[in-house]
Amino acid sequence: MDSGDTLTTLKILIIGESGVGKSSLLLRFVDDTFDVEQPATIGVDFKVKSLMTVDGNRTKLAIWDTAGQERFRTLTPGYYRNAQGVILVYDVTKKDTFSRLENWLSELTTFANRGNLVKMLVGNKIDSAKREVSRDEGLKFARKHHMLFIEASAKTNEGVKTAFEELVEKILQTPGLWEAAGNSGVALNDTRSGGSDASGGSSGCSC
Ligand SMILES: Nc1nc2c(ncn2[C@@H]2O[C@H](COP(=O)(O)OP(=O)(O)OP(=O)(O)O)[C@@H](O)[C@H]2O)c(=O)[nH]1
Ligand SMILES: [Mg+2]
Repeated sequence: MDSGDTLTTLKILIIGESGVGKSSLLLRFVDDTFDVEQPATIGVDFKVKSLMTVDGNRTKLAIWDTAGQERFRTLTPGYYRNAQGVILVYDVTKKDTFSRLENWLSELTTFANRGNLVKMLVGNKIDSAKREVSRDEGLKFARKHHMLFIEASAKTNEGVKTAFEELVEKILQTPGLWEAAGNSGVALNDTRSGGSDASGGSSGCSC
């Protein structure tokens, strides 16, 4: 394959409590911007970004950002369908956003249709002095739930690119979670009901 060919399109979700900085992380990663008055997300936002993987292939990321506020959340099952990766965010300056992580994980278990999707835990806002959750607590939670882990700041850009890159590398290393070029991967408005990973022709499925 020529270097720079798009290998696949991956669907990545960002979830977590309202105000933890999900949209800010997305905007920092995709547009390299930060807004101190970032408005709360209503419904679902969506952005696409191309990423060069370590082996020189191009991967297109379809990144979905949902509202943390219950009253602004819509179409939850469709949001989770066919996701290959999820970024679960908490705010290191607000303990309650960390305590609510279990609820987000159980929502994920209920709605995600790929059991082997890759999870990245992000402790955001480490630029702030008033920390309530230590790095160790974050790390422990991530280990317990088999997640990747990083602390980050959408404000200063620390850890942001690494969070997305490590998630993508892990997805690409997971057999059956994505398919190589020749198809376009997950369509951006994918409404298929079944996962493509477990269907015939795909190798590596252990189900
Ligand atoms: N200091 C600091 N503030 C941040 C950081 N990331 C986000 N914020 C601020 O936190 C507030 C909430 O950020 P959002 O990105 O809107 O949070 P969200 O998780 O998308 O919230 P919902 O859309 O309501 O779910 C905004 O005022 C941001 O400017 C960060 O890394 N450091
Ligand atoms: Mg938002």
